[in-house]
Amino acid sequence: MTLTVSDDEASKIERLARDAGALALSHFRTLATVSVESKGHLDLVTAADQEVEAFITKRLIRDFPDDGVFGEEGAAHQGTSGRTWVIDPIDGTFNFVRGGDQWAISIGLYQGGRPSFGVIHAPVRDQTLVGGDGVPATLNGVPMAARAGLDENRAACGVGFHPVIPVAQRLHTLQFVLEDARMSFRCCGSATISLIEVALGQVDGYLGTGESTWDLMAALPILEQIGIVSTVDWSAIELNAKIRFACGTPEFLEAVAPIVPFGATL
Ligand code: 2AM
Ligand code: CA
Repeated sequence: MTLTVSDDEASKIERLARDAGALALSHFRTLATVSVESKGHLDLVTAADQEVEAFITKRLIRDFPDDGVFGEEGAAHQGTSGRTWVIDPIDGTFNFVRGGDQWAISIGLYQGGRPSFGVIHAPVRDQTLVGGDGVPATLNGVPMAARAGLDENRAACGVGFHPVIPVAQRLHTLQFVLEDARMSFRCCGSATISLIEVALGQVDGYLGTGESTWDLMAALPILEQIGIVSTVDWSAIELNAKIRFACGTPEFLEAVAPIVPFGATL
């Protein structure tokens, strides 16, 4: 088993995600005064996103000076170690702005051309997940159960669409889920929260269209530890890529392969 991060490094990142969560929560509690801008139709960014990313970036550069940092809100620090921390300071900003609880901080480690370790922290829901190569998956410090199988009587699929994804493409995906795969679906507006639902076995898998690498970098290595597989071909993905992918139990991936085969792109 390859050890990607030491125990000490793993707990440092977990502490960082929790501290970043406390900072985000302080803005969430005074939402009316938080400045909100638009990156595109229905695609929002707040002062909280920018402040939380700056906070995480500063601590990473202090604690891991040789590593790179890459973030949704523009963080781009070149490292020398071959390791890059990939950050989504708030995944689910739309929910954050609307006062919902479905948003999370995501800090993932990109190493050897693939996601290898991650911490995600959903402050309002009080859920912190940690895991990756050589680090068993935990939820709030408790080991997580392995996931497998697909019960057709209760099959459920998370779906996520970035706002730029054409309506026809969204409808095509939903039609496949409902008519061909004959599954129930859930759509919450945060890839990270949807992937927590996969980790907890609340859905069997997730279909994402238009995601960025920072949406997956932390969650996928955690999920891998509990038997969840994905279609992303990391050898063909750059850090700034937009992604279409599926992840879930092996049986779920088999069921959705007609619409998202391994290595599928947008
Ligand atoms: P973000 O909150 O970090 O921008 C789902 O495909 C992804 O699209 C989400 O994780 C979310 O990441 C992004 N997104 C941006 N605006 C959205 C919206 N209005 N509804 C759903 N997802 C949105
Ligand atoms: Ca974000």
